Amino acid sequence: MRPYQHVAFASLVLTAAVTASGCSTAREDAKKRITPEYDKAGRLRLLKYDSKGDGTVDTWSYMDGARVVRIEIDRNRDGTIDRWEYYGPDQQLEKIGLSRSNNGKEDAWSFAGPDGAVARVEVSTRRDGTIDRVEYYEHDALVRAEEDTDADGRMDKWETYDHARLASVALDTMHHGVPDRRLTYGSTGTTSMEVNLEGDGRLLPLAAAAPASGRPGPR
Ligand SMILES: [Ca+2]
Ligand SMILES: [Ca+2]
Repeated sequence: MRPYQHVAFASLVLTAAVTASGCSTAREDAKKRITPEYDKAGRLRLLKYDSKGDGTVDTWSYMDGARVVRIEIDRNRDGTIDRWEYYGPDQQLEKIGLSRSNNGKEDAWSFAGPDGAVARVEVSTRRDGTIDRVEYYEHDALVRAEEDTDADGRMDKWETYDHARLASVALDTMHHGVPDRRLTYGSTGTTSMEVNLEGDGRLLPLAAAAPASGRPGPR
């Protein structure tokens, strides 16, 4: 099941279990495992859900009345949240927060494309909330990524992938906003390099770009 379909299902179970009445045994059973919390005005704010029925809450659905705002889930049941689901006013899932470092803190956020599969993942590699890497996916496979490796707010590294294999890495080492060198990795293990010494983004094979004296001079 694709991640975004799973989410819609989780949200459906929670809201249906609470709002429906006179229903099936399964739904009644689910209802017993949900603890609602209300604010002083009597508005529903939180649903605590023991999805496994073992007496431990693993899903917290933050509500604005009947509307789901955010769902936090401890999927591996180690006591820390590892998935955050954010819903828009129309109850569509907007993004999913993940903890790649698995420490209970969000450091990556995934966004779905029109087909419901993950299309983009924004990553805070320094785990400070600042997005410094963006990964792009097609058909559940990583196809390219860009990264701000020196934290100056500008992307300076671009990767492309061929069926999960790193196919090329381009770098902006001179801070011109465009790549000035690119390494291409062949499927048979070959590596070739292109460079640009002028800062105009025009990449040429290393031999062609090199001065007549020999060495190309990239630092
Ligand atoms: Ca967890
Ligand atoms: Ca940068």
